[in-house]
Amino acid sequence: MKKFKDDFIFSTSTCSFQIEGGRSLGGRNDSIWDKFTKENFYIPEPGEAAREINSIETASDFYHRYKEDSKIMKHMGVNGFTYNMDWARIMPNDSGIPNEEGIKFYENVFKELIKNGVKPIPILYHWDTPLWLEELGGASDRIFIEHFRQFVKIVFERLGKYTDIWYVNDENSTFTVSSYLQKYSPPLKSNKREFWSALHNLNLSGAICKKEFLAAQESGFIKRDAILGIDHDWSPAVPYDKEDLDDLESCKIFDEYHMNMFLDPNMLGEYPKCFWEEIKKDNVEDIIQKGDMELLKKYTLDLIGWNYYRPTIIASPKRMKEKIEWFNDPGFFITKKAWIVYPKSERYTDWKWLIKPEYLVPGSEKLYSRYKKPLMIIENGMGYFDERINGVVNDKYRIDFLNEHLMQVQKAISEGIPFIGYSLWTYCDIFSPSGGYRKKYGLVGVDFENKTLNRYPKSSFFWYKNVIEQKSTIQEGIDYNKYFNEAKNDYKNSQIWNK
Ligand code: BGP
Repeated sequence: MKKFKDDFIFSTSTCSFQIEGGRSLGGRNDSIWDKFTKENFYIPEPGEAAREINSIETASDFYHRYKEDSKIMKHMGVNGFTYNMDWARIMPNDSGIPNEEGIKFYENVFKELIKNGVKPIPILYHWDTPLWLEELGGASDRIFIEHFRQFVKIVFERLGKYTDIWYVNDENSTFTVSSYLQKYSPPLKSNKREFWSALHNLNLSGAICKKEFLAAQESGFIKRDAILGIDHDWSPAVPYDKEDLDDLESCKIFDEYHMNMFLDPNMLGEYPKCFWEEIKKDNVEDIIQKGDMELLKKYTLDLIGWNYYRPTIIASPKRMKEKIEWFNDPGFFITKKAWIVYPKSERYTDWKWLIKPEYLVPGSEKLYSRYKKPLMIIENGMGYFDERINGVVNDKYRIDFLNEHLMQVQKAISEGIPFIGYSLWTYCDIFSPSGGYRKKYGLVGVDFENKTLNRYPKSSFFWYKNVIEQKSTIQEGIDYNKYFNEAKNDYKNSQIWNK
């Protein structure tokens, strides 16, 4: 397999409410995730692979440690850092006037990253609506769009010069389904009208963001060749039985909803048939106002960020009487047309996330053939219970997971799919919406247990460092001991790890 090109972006991704902390500092005000974690605090039994809802007041304290973290990223060898900026830190109220301390913080972060050879790759919205905006109606109210426009206009004017790759929204699907249908994430709603409104408003925000992006380029705030994308978490449908026509039909339906419905509006400027059918059935056609579709059509986005953790095994509803699911999942809201199942024969993580790297290539082929736009993996990672030995973690399972998935990206590129980068989830251990601080994704450990928040390396840190140096994944025979020994020696001898 061909090596990655020199300009390929090797990055890690993370998100402000999960890593940053400093939630009451620097002129910031609360968001819906501050309110949610304070009001729903819950710590499961030790070792239980369950949802832990914990404080994000400090999280991994990136707010105070971004300089140290930028040096560690340089040591890792990455040339990108995909980072969602905190809207409530920059716009702490509805005045439309930015918080200068918030702007200054992100300017300092961007400068520090660049100083260490790391390109900032900002994502402008990652589920974390400012509380003042939620009180005005939040994402399911059209007022969201104008406030988002004010926010992105200021960000582009004040910070646009620091980078040329931007993303607008992270996972419109997970956010709208879990927050407006499943009452799982804030604002904890279950209302079809609010779900469809929030989704349409986020799509319109993507178009408005592109309009402001182009204006900022005109005014010289952003480089002419800069690009703006959307980040989507489509988990490609895999048939329970690839010979069964009903299972295959259900896969087609699932992908029309989970890929087309969430990407067509910002990539093609239109909705697929299933969207129009659903809003008619739910009697919410009035959410589409005059001029909306023209706006989507005029301001489409330049690239697709893809969060690929796993595919989704789909069965036809005719099988519902069969006992094939391992555990029942409320699944996507189209269970009557496509049923998500978890066969025991498959590989899963502790949190029952399917492990199936081989669907990354066919999935990327589908994305590219429909949208003909460059792709970048924005999230791919393995959440696990890590165990610290000699001060570090020997995470062979994470090396296997990441190497297998990055190898699929390398394979897709050799087959002509234009991946411009791979950003793995995640740089260091952070707060996980489904696992709190116990579900570890980081290549860098964070000492939550002793409350020092000190950073330490895992074997996977040195796997990624090696891949970046070699410009290739390990094709066969991973020398786990090599990476474990590097982690132990580096932790002992290098000054970048605070003990
Ligand atoms: C994605 C989110 C990320 C991250 C990731 C892992 O959907 O964009 O914020 O959390 O999922 O999910 P979790 O931490 O719940 O395992």
